[in-house]
Amino acid sequence: MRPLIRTARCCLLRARVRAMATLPMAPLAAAAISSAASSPTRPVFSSSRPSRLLLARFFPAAPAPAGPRGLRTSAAAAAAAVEVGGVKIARDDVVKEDDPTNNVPDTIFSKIGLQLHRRDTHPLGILKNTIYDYFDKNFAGQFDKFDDLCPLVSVKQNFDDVLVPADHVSRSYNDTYYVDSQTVLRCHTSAHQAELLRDGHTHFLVTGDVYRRDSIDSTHYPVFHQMEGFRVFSPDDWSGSGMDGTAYAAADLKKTLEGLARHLFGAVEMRWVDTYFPFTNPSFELEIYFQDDWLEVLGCGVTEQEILKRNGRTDHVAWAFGLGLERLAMVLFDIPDIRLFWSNDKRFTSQFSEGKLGVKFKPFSKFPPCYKDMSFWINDAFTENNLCEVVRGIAGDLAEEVKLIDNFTNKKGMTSHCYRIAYRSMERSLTDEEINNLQLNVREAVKNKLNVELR
Ligand code: FA5
Ligand code: MG
Repeated sequence: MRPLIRTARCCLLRARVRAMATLPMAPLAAAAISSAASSPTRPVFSSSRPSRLLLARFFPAAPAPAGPRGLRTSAAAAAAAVEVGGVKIARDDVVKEDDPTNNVPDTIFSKIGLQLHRRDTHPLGILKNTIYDYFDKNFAGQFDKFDDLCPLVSVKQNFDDVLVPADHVSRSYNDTYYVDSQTVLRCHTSAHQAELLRDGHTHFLVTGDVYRRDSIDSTHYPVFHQMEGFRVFSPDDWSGSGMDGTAYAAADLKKTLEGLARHLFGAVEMRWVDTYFPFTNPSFELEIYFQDDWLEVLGCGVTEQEILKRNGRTDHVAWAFGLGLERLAMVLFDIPDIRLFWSNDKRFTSQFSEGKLGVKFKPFSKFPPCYKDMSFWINDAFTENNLCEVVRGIAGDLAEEVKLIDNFTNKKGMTSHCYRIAYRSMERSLTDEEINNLQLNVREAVKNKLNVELR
């Protein structure tokens, strides 16, 4: 099925993207950014990453000398246009070097349209199809499925429609890729909830690539994939249950997701953790016990009444969930590093086949990582996300991890950070010369683009 909203949405957005390119930043976005800069931060939509609390500081809105605009690789390196849901997205639609409200580098543009989740022999596609099987088996024909909605969405869709407060850290230029002040690369699939509700859908699954400016390590990548689930109940559904609508939806949500976890993992130890999302109340995260640790695999909850009311479902209740496909796939297929999902190396791609969930990946790279340290005095505009984007701009996927290993402030009040960068290819051995060159270029770029003083 190919719903109309995809094409219409993308066309509209592209028209607006062009129209907005020359406008100054809208007051709302500017206010959000400046108030976010001065208010205490909350984790994006999850609660598991303390470093983001410590390190989330923000770009000046404009001009942005330390901003991402200088972090791009050459335009020639990026493909001219990509296609999503039958709609062409040109590089100029998302990478705008002269627009201070744009922070999308070519490395990110190069990922748009790849749609790993739509490849039936890719671990993410195999996982998506297995989740579809679960919903088909338990709710035959009820859930409408969307997997090529355009990742370019409005700020309204991504944030306002799901009640993300104006000062929420996720709206900052430090955390989200802005095409312009009113358009972003979606940072979660929840961006599509409101429009699908308005279009009359009451049961739906939305799978897609999502984009976040983030740190570098084996479980975080600036592009990853989520699946959103949404189910609306009418009063008839819960009236005979002896529960109120919210309790009924929460119980059904937990039952549905516990069933899904068993469908994917078999008998597995799991636990519910209370959490906060702007769009659900109550809100939960599901953790699965795997390899001696608890792993957060999804966020979910009972949808805020306001969202239902605004979108034509007064007097109804609903549940929603958003799960991270890479996180689940890493566990199910034993994939040790999130960069591998993007590999075209036959030694990776040939290990998976359609319909076969849980085939254990056999690593083909035994090469050890090579570590290089760099220290510098930071400035007020410095953020770890900006540093990571510079490193990725130079080293690409050869950068395995960027980790703060030392941090002190001297008597003059100057703060020094020392970062350890791990370089490793998943596919081949790197020479000393290659790594030394990379590190030299990274140092140069960090100095010039972040305006920090190397030590
Ligand atoms: C959200 O994005 C919410 N929109 C989820 C949701 C939907 C809650 C509907 C309630 C109702 P969060 O930021 O925690 O929440 O991300 C959801 C999942 O995405 C996480 O549990 C994790 O599995 C995955 N995830 C988050 N960040 C990354 C990342 N950088 N790399 C890979 N996976 C990630
Ligand atoms: Mg979370």
